[in-house]
Amino acid sequence: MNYLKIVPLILLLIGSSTATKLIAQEKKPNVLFIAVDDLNDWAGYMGNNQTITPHMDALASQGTFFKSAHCQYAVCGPSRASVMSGMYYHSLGFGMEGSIQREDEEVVNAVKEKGSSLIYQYFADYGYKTMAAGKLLHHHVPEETVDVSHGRGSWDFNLDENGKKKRLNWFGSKGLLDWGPIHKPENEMSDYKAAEWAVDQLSQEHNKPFFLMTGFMRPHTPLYIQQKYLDMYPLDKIELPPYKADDYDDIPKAAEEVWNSYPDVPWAIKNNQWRKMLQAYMACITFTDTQVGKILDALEKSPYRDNTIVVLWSDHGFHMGEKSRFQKHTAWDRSTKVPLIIKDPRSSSINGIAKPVESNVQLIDLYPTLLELCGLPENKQVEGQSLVPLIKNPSLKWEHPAYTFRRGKYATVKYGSYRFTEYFDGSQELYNQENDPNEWNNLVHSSDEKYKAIIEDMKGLLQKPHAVLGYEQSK
Ligand SMILES: [Ca+2]
Ligand SMILES: [Ca+2]
Repeated sequence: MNYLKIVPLILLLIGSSTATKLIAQEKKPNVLFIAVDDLNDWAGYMGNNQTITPHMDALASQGTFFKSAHCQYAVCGPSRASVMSGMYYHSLGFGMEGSIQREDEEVVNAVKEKGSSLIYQYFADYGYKTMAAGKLLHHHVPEETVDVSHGRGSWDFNLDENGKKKRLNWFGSKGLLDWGPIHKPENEMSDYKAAEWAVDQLSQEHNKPFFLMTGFMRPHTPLYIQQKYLDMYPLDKIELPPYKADDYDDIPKAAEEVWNSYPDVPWAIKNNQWRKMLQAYMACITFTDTQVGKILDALEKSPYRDNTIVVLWSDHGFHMGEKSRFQKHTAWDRSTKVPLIIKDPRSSSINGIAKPVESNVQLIDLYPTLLELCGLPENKQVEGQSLVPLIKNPSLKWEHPAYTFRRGKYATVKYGSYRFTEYFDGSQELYNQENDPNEWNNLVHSSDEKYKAIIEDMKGLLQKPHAVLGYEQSK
């Protein structure tokens, strides 16, 4: 029988719009993969009532958003290596020597040596076209590993008349931290150009399903942004985040010393800078949200709107004065918690109504989740769990712990409402976020016997197969 002749007849019989849908269903969905650098959980949809993020809020309302998603390493490079490989950083086989911020090629090769490949390479193996702009791994991705690359772009600085970086408010360290207006047009910002490039890709015809990645660099420091975004946050209206002056009285010295070369809250208060720092951070978030919005609008207007899964994630959280820090790196929720949104436009067949997921999930879960949503075969090397059951049923009981590790510093685990951390010297912290969301009351010092059992259980989680090497390397 000649099937080729029958197909047009069937299409005629069932009508053209249904026929298009049938064909579309057979096609693999595209993936729009958006990474935002150093974005904590301050978006409006996460419950923050100050930060202006209409586009991320809209995306969250159309998909599933995770209220307790955690990074596996609270600094850019290792967290990104982990997300893109679907493996814990300690599982990638790097020795203990040298910097933790590996070159992109080293990550690609390490994953290859483990018999696996980064998420976009896996999709490429199954017929996807891969496209990349901006910060994805610690730098970008090696250009030869994607079909089309826009490159990374650069941090946008203020420059003096000699072309040297000009600092405005913070002179205390060599890091990138500083804040205030940038004297550069918005369309010259790296993130603006990355968004425009992604918009352009979405306006083109692709003969294969695509995996389009865009990595935004704001709100990573330096927190320089156009005045118009700063003006959206009048200083006198800015609410300060929770802060407890004697919070450190019950924490180990090792916790204080994880990484503390940036200013603390007493400095910010004394120098009248706290609100200005908050203003700059939130303004950078709104700038990035605007870039995200351009891509989402382009997708909406494109032929790909009904067949493109959108994910938005950040590599780790960020303290903006909570626990007296302006940084990431720490073992506390402010550093580990990230925004994570997954929108599947075919969701009427999956869940129907967008709901938040309250369970603890890990960023390494993204890799197996996308494979399942796109109908690609399972990758056996991946260490996360597919979140599809939670997307289908956001209130499903989810018993998996969320881990974050840091070599030579700490291993921490979130399970239920508890966070337990053990530092390199054996000192510990235990918080119950159900009644202590700010992690102020270290229960390790409680005389209540029940916490001793919880500490033993939590320590047991750090010794589970995928976690134990990270636990050992934290010493
Ligand atoms: Ca980062
Ligand atoms: Ca405390």
